[in-house]
Amino acid sequence: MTFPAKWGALEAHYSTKMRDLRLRQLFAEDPQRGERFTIDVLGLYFDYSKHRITTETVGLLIDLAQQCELRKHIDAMFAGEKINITENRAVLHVALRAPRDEQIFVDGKDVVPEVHAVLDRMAAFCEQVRSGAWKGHTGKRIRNVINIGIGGSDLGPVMAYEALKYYSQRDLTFRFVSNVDGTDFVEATRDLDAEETLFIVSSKTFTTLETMTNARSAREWTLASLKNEKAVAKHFVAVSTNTAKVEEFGIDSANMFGFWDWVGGRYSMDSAIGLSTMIAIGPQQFRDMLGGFHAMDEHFRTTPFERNLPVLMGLLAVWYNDFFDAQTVAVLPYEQYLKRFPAYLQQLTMESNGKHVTLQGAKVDYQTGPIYWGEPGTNGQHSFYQLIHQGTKLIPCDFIGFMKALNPLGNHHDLLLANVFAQAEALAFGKTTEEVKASGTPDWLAPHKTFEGNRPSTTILADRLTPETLGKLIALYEHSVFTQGTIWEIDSFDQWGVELGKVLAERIIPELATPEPTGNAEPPLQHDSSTNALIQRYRDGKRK
Ligand code: G6Q
Repeated sequence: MTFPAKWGALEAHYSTKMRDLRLRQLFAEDPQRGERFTIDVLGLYFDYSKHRITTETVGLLIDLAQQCELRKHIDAMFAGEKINITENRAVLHVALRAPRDEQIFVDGKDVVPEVHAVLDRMAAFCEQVRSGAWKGHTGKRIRNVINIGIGGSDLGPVMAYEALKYYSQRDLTFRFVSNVDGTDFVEATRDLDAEETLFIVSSKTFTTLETMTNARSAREWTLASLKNEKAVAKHFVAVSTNTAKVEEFGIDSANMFGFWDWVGGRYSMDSAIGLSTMIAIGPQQFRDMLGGFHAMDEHFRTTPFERNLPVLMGLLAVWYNDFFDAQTVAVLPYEQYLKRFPAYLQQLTMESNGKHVTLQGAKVDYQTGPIYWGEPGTNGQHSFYQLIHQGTKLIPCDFIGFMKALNPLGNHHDLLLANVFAQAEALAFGKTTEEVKASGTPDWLAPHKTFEGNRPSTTILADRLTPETLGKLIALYEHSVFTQGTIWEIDSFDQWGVELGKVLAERIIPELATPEPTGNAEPPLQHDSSTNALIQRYRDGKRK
């Protein structure tokens, strides 16, 4: 692997000073380290002291960011420049949470008034549904809301609903259908009454195979009960950028909430794609969430890199990914409501930075986006943490905890937080063979009970999980992803990698529709021998 020349200083620093340096030593040499390597801002306590870094490392990482012109790239994004060069698009999710009095221009047009116009329409609609004023076709109030969408039109809404369930209106039921596997739709609707059910068809393009298939099944399911085409107007709304397709589907454009091509799918949960979130928690709390996003946007845009949370988080990801050859990052929220947060981050991080060519189209000869994964604590401790503690792979971890429980119950919360702190401590400092033996373990067993330690982690602590805090946390990761992509000189905002499979599926779909209704012979298969055999096996299996 060869690095660009500007990485040279870090490479030398890594191999001469850092590769073998131990956290035990760093903490022993600097009793203030635990305070010095923390940042307390926006209500987030960000402890990055348990990383294999020194002040010099941070300085060199920041030098790298400067050489990569990170500041210029940040300004370009906020200025609405078309930084998604392969799709020739601006990247302006930050405009979705800009206050009313801000101005952000795309092609000479201030987009903030349109953003707030849509938010206001969403709010009016949400209030109608939440209050029961919005009636279904037979006059009953809506009790069930089903979001149909996939990828960026699903993962954000699901995650936000789960994360903010505590704040949701509990007499409404929310379900999310994404998979083209019919089970997803059938299970989501089997116990619901169509008279009381509202579908939100969320699709930026309104052409996505999975979503349109589920939307058609939803219409059939609704009409099978309500037996009148007019019911569609009361039971379907759309979130899309494609008015023509929405109308073609039969949804009145009056029941459509729009957004814009400068919002990427995985960055769209603050747009009308968040309609289900807003119905769940209400317009005011949705705006609080946007306020949290905006606070982190401003922090990212204006704070010097030394104190800038997304910049530091992004640079640490680069540090382990490219120098320590760490392949993954574990995100470990100690908050049950954040159970879908790692899944959400998987799309955000991996669809953004899973790229192998630079902006100029040259193949990179260094590692780009790491694999993000995780589970809420403490469950992971009883499953995969073993590998993090004693395996052969280096896995930097993000621990996320809250000072206050949303559901206080006995001493549960103390036990939960004790585990966050203990895990980060154990990973960093481990237990030496001498310590193991000193506690009476026989020599033969001691290697098995030894913890090498020196496993890095960040701990993020906040007061309690609120809509505002959730917004800050998500924006923290969004901008960390941006920082990483800028260092790697890749386009973090396109996703060509999802295209080929879609195209090939379109070709295979008619090949599976056998037997031919007219009795014609099955179309000949012209794939590779493996794919041909799999398709043939399926055709035969279907017939039996
Ligand atoms: C996200 C991707 C992708 C997209 C889905 C759904 O950044 O573009 O996950 O969100 O493919 O697309 P539609 O919203 O157009 O249905």
